[in-house]
Amino acid sequence: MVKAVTADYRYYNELPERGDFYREVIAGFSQHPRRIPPKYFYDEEGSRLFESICEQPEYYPTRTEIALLERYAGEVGALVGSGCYLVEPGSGSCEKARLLLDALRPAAYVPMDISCEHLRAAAAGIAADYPWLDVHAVCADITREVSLSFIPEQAKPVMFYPGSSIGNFDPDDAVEFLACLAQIAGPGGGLLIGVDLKKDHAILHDAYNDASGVTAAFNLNLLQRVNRELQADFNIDAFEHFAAYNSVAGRVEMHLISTRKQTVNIDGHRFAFNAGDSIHTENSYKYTQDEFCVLAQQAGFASCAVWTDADRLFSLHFLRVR
Ligand code: AVJ
Repeated sequence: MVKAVTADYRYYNELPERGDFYREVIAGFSQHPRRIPPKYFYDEEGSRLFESICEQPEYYPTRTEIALLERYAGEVGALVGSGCYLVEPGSGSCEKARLLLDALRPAAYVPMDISCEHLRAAAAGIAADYPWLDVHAVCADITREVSLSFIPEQAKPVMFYPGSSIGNFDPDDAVEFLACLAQIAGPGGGLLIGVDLKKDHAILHDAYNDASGVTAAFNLNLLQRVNRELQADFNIDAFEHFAAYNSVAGRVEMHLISTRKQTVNIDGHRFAFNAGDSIHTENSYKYTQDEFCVLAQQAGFASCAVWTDADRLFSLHFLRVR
């Protein structure tokens, strides 16, 4: 007899209406230099392009972190114990969580992402492949307050924040965000986080300037998204991708640079650009192992274990709420 397995997951949509994107673009364009927050990269097309970035030979973080997770999942499992609530803010395709589920045997997996359709497909895939697991998918902007009221009081949440996404925050904001994760995890809860390390500038440069131009397409898709969703008239051919390591600030910066003098309309607002004017689209901070431990401590965590690869490209930290 075939046993019926229901590949089901719970779904919660906590995303506000389109208003946020419009407001943040207009507000960001009134600053100098102009900026758009990097969370807006991830519409359907942007999420697809990001996954393609992760497969580029120059983009070392993904494959390095996956190797660390494969190698040390057992050690993480020994530190965490079974039955936790595994909560992943910005879960994307949920591929990395798969590397932990068998070793951790959590009671529930809680993927959270700003890209709703992408999240639903990924959550359905996890539910189908891990029938013993409770899956709660939460569509949300994780930089805003999110209520996870379905997590039981006595559950010990373990936050999972891979990919060095923490690098998108300025250090002060990173501490604040980590403190929010500590709040969700609660006393005794944990955080497993992937952090990209400082390294040779040429390696960093290439990782954000892949030869196939996928990172450029990912960056430029932001303007296409503004055109699509906010009735703007960006000429995509008149902007170019720029990414470079800023060693003073300790971060890779991505910009879109106007290649000529031009005017852009966004839903009735006019913005003038000279040749060389930039829109700052992303920071990606890099930290030494010790620098990151200091940030985590400021946010209320105590360091438990750190793993790195032999070339010291990437680090994986496990921390507990103090
Ligand atoms: C998802 C923020 C970790 O900073 O490396 C990849 C995004 N941007 N290539 C990163 C990204 C350009 C990525 N994070």
